Amino acid sequence: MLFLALLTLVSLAAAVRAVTVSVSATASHAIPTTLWGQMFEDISNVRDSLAPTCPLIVLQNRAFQQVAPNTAGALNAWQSINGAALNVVADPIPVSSALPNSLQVTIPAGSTGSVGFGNEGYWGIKVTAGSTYTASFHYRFPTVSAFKGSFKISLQTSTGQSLVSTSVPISAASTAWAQVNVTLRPTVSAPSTANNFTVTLDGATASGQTVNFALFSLFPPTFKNRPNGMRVDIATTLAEMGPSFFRLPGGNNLGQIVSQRWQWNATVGPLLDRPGRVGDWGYINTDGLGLMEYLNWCEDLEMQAIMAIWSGFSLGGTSVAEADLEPYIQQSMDQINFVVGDPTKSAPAALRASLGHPEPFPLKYVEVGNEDFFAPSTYTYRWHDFVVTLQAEFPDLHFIATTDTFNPILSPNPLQYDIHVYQTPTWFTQNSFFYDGFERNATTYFEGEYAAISTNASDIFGTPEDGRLIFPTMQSSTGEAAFMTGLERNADIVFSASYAPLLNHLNQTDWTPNLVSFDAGNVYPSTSYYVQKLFSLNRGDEYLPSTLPDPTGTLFWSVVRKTSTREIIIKISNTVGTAAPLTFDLPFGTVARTGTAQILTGAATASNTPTTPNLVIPKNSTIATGKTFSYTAPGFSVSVLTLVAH
Ligand SMILES: *[C@@H]1O[C@H](CO)[C@@H](O)[C@H](O)[C@H]1NC(C)=O
Ligand SMILES: *[C@@H]1O[C@H](CO)[C@@H](O)[C@H](O)[C@H]1NC(C)=O
Ligand SMILES: *[C@@H]1O[C@H](CO)[C@@H](O)[C@H](O)[C@H]1NC(C)=O
Ligand SMILES: *[C@@H]1O[C@H](CO)[C@@H](O)[C@H](O)[C@H]1NC(C)=O
Ligand SMILES: *[C@@H]1O[C@H](CO)[C@@H](O)[C@H](O)[C@H]1NC(C)=O
Ligand SMILES: *[C@@H]1O[C@H](CO)[C@@H](O)[C@H](O)[C@H]1NC(C)=O
Ligand SMILES: CC(=O)N[C@H]1CO[C@H](CO)[C@@H](O)[C@@H]1O
Repeated sequence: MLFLALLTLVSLAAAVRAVTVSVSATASHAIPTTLWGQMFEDISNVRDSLAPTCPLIVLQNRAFQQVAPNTAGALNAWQSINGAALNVVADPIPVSSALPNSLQVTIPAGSTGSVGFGNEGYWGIKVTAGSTYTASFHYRFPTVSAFKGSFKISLQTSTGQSLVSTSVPISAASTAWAQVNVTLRPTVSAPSTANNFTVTLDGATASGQTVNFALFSLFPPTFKNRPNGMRVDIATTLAEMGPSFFRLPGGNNLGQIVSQRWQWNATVGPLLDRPGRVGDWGYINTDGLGLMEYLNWCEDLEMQAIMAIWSGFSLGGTSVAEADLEPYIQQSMDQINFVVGDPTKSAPAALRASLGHPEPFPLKYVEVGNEDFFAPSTYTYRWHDFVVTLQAEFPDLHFIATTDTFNPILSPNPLQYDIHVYQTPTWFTQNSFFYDGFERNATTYFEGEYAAISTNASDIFGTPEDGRLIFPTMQSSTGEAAFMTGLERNADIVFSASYAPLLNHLNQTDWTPNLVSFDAGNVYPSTSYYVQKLFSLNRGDEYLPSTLPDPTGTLFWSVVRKTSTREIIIKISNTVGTAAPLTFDLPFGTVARTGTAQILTGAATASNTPTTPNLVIPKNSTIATGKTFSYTAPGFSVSVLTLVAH
């Protein structure tokens, strides 16, 4: 027995020899305050699912933007109730020039009971007892009539059971537009999210009447009660990550074709003035979440905007000729002035002031296009012409290039690059030292999009069957965390980093995996979300060099100090299933005898999904610490160890 036990000890020692990590007391570089943040461009899927959700709207196709009148498709998400005839028409008297289409509703002659229409939201509408829902719409009669009646506005289950309703008298059956504003306060919660927003008339009194409707809106309470604000649960989840920057408005969202590019001025001001656009993924963006809403969101979360401008290239492949660039450069200048300009000198800045924000928003970085490595030959003149003009106008701004660093050679030489990487978990593990060899000169880097998306290197953009991940897994998340320890080690040249994409509506997924998924009722933070949160909430302001991990190994770490609290914060990623013991040597005068460990750990394939939303979440524990202490990182784990040292 003794002999056996000894043998076991010997073999254990051979298998799991502790790695010794000696930490330096002297910092090598500062950690930029903007290191961890969020990249946003769309809801990866339905940007204005965004609508239903984050922000803007609960109702889908609420303003008939960009649809073809007189088609069935124009009625997307709308249904008749009790025989009402519905059609989307090009209204001869539109509610606004930006919104030319109206929903025309005819109550058939001889109707009885409640007749009208409903909207099913974005794959459902959550109805919660005690919440106040703010609803509004515009209406007019195509022909004047003597009709007297009222609209009944309700939230009801998909089987027609009323959850809450209110009636509004029709002031006059006039051909001029009128607006209805109501609030709905349900006293019961709906059993599911399969609910509808409905507007009905009494069929007998309204028999034969035709009414045009435009720009519907339905909002539950919003984050910080912002008008047109964000869905509270999603916004809270994003806020709890403690992001310090927000990359907007994309990404590919800048535009697939020139005429449908994202234009800042089509997204600000009254909703009536926002035409919406056919977005890059084929569905219609309401632009209810516009530039001002983005900036308010940044202000609410104390994030800096990293804002992109459209730089003369559309992802579909078109580059604007150099001779024709001027209006686009002017539009980008207007966009920047909207954010930072002086209202007494610039019309876009005056517009911002008129929307309630005379002070400029903080803005340091402007990204010139997106992924222009798709058009390097035209980026040479586009980069040059945009940057030379904008830099002269805005000397304090820093411009980020989006091509590969060595191709093409740009003038003026970029001092910031945005680097994107979608790869395998193994790639991230093996590239934890990606930036270590970069030349230390004035050039700095933004890891603007990164995610481990497939376990199959030969088919990184392939089908799920070949290894594409639907949700982040502990294997993918620990790979990303290994890479992120490298970003902290290289934070002298990496100024910001953001996982992408951020959000995914589960009922309209077209890209996986995503950081946070949601549906009409719930939010599902992924394992990678918790990794981002652990790094973001446990920042230091100084990097402390330590024994380097083996670049070809499976265990990675980084050590930072938060000088204000004298905390030493150690982040460890173990990217394989075998537990890994470490011994830390800390060269400080006094080191606390205990510290805390925040640990995220689970099986390689463990994911947080709608059926297992909290399968892997960080857990806290107290650990023994000291000038020398041991810690064993569980298999597939990300650990954050915090201790005080003087
Ligand atoms: C939306 O997705 C959720 C989660 O995947 C699913 O349970 C639900 O049935 C879907 N709803 C609709 C309306 O398709
Ligand atoms: C409805 O609310 C909007 C926004 O608050 C307001 O501008 C409008 O005047 C209101 N309309 C009516 C008829 O109360
Ligand atoms: C936005 O501004 C551009 C000029 O920069 C103009 O062509 C376009 O019509 C404007 N769009 C809207 C919706 O105001
Ligand atoms: C820094 O070095 C890189 C790599 O050699 C080079 O591409 C870049 O132009 C340099 N930056 C500056 C500002 O010289
Ligand atoms: C990886 O993807 C390639 C290309 O789709 C496929 O042929 C191969 O079978 C996949 N390998 C694995 C292990 O799934
Ligand atoms: C775990 O510890 C961190 C850092 O002290 C703290 O912010 C967090 O709230 C703790 N979490 C739980 C669940 O106690
Ligand atoms: C009248 C109406 O809008 N009905 C819809 C209610 O919502 C369900 C889905 O939850 C739709 O199928 C109905 O068309």
